[in-house]
Amino acid sequence: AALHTYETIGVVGLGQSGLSCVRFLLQQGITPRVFDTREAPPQAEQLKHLDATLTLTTGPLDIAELLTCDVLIVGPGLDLRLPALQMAADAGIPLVGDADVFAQFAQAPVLGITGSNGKSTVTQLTGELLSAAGLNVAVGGNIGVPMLDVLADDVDVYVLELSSFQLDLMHDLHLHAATLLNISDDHLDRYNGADAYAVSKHRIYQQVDYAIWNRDQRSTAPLHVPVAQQLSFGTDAAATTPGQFGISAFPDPQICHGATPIVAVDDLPLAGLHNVLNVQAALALVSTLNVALNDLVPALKSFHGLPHRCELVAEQGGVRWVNDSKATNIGAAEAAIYGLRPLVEGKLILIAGGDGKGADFATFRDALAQVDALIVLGRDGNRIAAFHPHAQRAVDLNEAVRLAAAETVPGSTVLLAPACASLDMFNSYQHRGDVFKAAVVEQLAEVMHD
Ligand code: UMA
Ligand code: ADP
Repeated sequence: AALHTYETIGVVGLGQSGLSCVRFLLQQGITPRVFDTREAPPQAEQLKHLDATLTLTTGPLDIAELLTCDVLIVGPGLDLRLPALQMAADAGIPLVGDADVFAQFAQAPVLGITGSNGKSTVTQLTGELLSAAGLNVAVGGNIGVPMLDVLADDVDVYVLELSSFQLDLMHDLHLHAATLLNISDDHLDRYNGADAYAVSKHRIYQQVDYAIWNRDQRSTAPLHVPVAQQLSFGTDAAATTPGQFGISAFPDPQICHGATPIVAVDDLPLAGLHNVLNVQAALALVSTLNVALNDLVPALKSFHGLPHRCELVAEQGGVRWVNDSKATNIGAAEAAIYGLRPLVEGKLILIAGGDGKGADFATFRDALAQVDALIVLGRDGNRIAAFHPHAQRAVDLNEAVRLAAAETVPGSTVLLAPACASLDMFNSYQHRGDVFKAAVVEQLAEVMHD
């Protein structure tokens, strides 16, 4: 229902999204009640600056207080299985996310991107391709900018990265095109099993004009979208049906739209087969807006990817140091290991570990077999070490870098791909990546001195 029809609106969770919701509601002349389960949420100070009269209730959620609201706008970081939220839902109070608020105000078409891995890369690339085509694009969502912060009247198209947590709370947002890039185990601490997580991901297809899925992983195919509204991509040849994406045969594979070649895989700065899929997904999204794809080749050739995703930090003495701090689950770390392994002539040395979010690391065993030396850290480091014959344990990332350096021979690559969240030791995956980069710089400077 429209925001103004509710008498009392509650915002639960004062993170980035919560704060952006409060700011947006105030602009609409609505003063919400704000809740956060933490005793001292980090954004409390900023909230005061927005409006000193706002009430912020902190600490464990109290059902009686929640029942004073007619709708709850819930942050993606809150577990919907919390008893107080369940009771509120049972009492008939709608639990919604920022996407449903966004849906009421967005005037331009919206493209949505989800998947266990590759979301930010595809979101950013799609934005850059649409800009190159001359459109005024707004990019937001899980990529790091709350979607309500990018709402504007002069936007031609929105590109939103949507996490499973945001999809769980999304009921009303119509997407012009949506893609589910891939599904691998993640966030099992927040879902009752892998199936529940996959169901969440499929919510992206609930209201779409075009559904874009991955032929390499049939579980990404929509279940209720008519075939005429489906596009797909994959590492096989593009299906003969017009509009599908694929790659032509080796030795000089091209990314193709139907039978038409668009760009040679070797001309893409992004390494790894997973990025060939990411590029196709972005092209498929853009194609639904009738943009001429062949004009986008320069933009494709200049896209070097985002920081913390298989980012080359340094190359010295024939050793490459790669920061893939964004590999926060096993699937992402596997993509990095399999993507880099063919390029490494010396040893592949992996630094992994952190908060495993309930994952079963037995499934990481085959990828770990590709790794010559393993250094683990963090809360679940030992659970990874159990699947490698030569694992060493470090107390922190600085020590991990020193241990890795001692393992190198010319031609080696040291890869930080933790397969875990960072929050047991760092503020964020960016923080972890920055600490790694600084440690590498320090390590290499010491070597220069010796
Ligand atoms: N928290 C509490 N109590 C509360 C509210 C939050 O303990 O009452 C904790 C959460 O458990 C979480 C943290 O605070 O650890 C942040 O939660 P939040 O809901 O306030 O999150 P935001 O700051 O609004 O950030 C969210 C996304 N974060 C999550 O979903 C955890 C950001 O994605 C996103 O960029 C932002 O909205 C804007 O849309 C980050 C992320 O880690 C990058 N996403 C996960 C991922 O990619 O794996 C899903
Ligand atoms: P997300 O936003 O979904 O976390 P990113 O684009 O930030 O995804 O990439 C995170 C990591 O996931 C990358 O560093 C890479 O190791 C891995 N990755 C990227 N794209 C894919 C893909 N299509 N399939 C599997 N792994 C991928």
